[in-house]
Amino acid sequence: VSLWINNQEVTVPANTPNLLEAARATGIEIPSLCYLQDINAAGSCRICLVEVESGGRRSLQASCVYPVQEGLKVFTNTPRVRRARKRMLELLLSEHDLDCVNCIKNRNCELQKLADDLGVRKIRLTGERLNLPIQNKNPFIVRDYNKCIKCRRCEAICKKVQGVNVYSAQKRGFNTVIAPAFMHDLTESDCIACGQCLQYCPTAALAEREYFQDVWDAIEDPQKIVVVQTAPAAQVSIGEMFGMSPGTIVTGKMVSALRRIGFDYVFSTVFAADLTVVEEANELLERLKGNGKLPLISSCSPGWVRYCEKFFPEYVDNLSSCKSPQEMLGALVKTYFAEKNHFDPEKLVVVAVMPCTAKKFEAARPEMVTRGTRDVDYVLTVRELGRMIREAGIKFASLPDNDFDDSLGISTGAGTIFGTTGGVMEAAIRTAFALVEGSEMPGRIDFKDLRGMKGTKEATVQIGGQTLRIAVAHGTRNARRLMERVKAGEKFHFIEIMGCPGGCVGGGGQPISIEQRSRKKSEELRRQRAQALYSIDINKKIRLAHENPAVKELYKQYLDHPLSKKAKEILHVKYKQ
Ligand code: HC1
Repeated sequence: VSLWINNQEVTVPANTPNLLEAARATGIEIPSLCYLQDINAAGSCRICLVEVESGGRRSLQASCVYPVQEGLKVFTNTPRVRRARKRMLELLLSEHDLDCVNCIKNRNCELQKLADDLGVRKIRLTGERLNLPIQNKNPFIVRDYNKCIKCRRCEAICKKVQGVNVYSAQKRGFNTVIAPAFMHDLTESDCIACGQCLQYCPTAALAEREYFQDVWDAIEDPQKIVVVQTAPAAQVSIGEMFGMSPGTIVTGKMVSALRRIGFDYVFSTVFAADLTVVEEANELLERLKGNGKLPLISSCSPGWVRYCEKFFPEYVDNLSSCKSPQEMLGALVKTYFAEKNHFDPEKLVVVAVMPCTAKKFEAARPEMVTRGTRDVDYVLTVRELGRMIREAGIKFASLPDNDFDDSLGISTGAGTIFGTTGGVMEAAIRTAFALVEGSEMPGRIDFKDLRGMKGTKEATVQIGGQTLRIAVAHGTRNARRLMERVKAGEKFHFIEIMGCPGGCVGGGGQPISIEQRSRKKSEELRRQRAQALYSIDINKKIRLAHENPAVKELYKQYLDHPLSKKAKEILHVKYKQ
């Protein structure tokens, strides 16, 4: 389709969905707030106004909902357009809490950036304010209606990408809020705590519940021994908080930063991911013998576990009984590590750095307690750790590399790839095959058919004379499609599901980038982080979880063997819903 933008003839593909995309495709930026490529085109914020000429007259139109037409004349940068956009923005700002300096989104807020981009120096309008109480009862997400600009991106993501559908417009007119039904807290809704909504919220109307001050307090307390663990996906994304490109591997710098912050021990969740592989591979082999339900479904993603409990409760017994690596590591710190070092478990504080908001929910679950002590005390998102590093005045980019502490910090390539979709399955199959056949699968340590960002991936593997049908899904909308097939009678032996698109590399606790308003760009971001995990894996000396020497030592010294009585007590869980 050929059309004229700012008196220049441009040609765009006929399936270009709207004028905004046509302009962007030809290098002309149109500001927007409510628009999300392929996900939300509501035309509600009116920031993307342009002038469109028709019948010799020009009118202002929202470009995100205006179709591309042959010969159309569009103007994106006239005095009228600039005035109108500024006025629309001032209207939004007139009812907004303007507490930017102490806002969690300070310097990363699309509304703030837009005010700067559009040269808003004064807000000429004074509007009524909602003055609603902040909802912060749950341990994972804080909802501040006073910062909501009603762009409805949260609603679109929750419904169209995650298939959960928690948010909708409540009340009417000025009092409209985008909220769970009856404006209930998220815990009283179908929310699965995945945090995808806050990844896409342009302001701080949705943000993680922060715990970093509690962590500082614990570090300062001389009575406490504070142990931190970091998720596999954190090492390939935290650099983004300091201007590095997505997928920059900063494992050593991250460990250095954690030591400078003052943690007493720095462990790796990847160690526990290796341990999870060993327990879960053995669990699979047991279930294949008829001891337990098939398909075995992975349970390390707490967003997925919650989704399963809410939408497919009849499959809760199919979930692996393995605790997630986060919880396994916490439980081991307070048992094995405490006993070995003669530490009182009550004095140990376990902090987990996760790319995930649902991990905050998981850590607070009543089931996640071992011998009367909570496995994990505080979960910080990758963003919160980034803020702590800044607060401590640490120059992240120039930090030297440092290693995790021994034993609970030793890991293999298998646990590393847990952080991306397909990784749990790939790691578990590597081990399950080796356990049955006595050696790794010939010529097949990399399972390319389980990799990549396709919503559902399937494969078959031969183990011990059996052909196993396996499947991987990520993002709960894809999970639903796969589970509907299972419900309809399709036979699978083993399924991996991660709640977030891309797995943990796309988690709700990851650094937020304004680039994400484009679906393609957010996919690319996840792909870059995933690629970095695969490159860590390929460069590791050991790539099979059961060959992790620290895991072997743990069984020898403490747990005896996989699925032993002690392993079941410390590393496994039964969900009570
Ligand atoms: Fe994940 Fe996991 S991979 S769930 O995505 O199993 O959050 O990274 O830490 O527990 O290991 C998250 C990541 C993480 C757990 C592991």
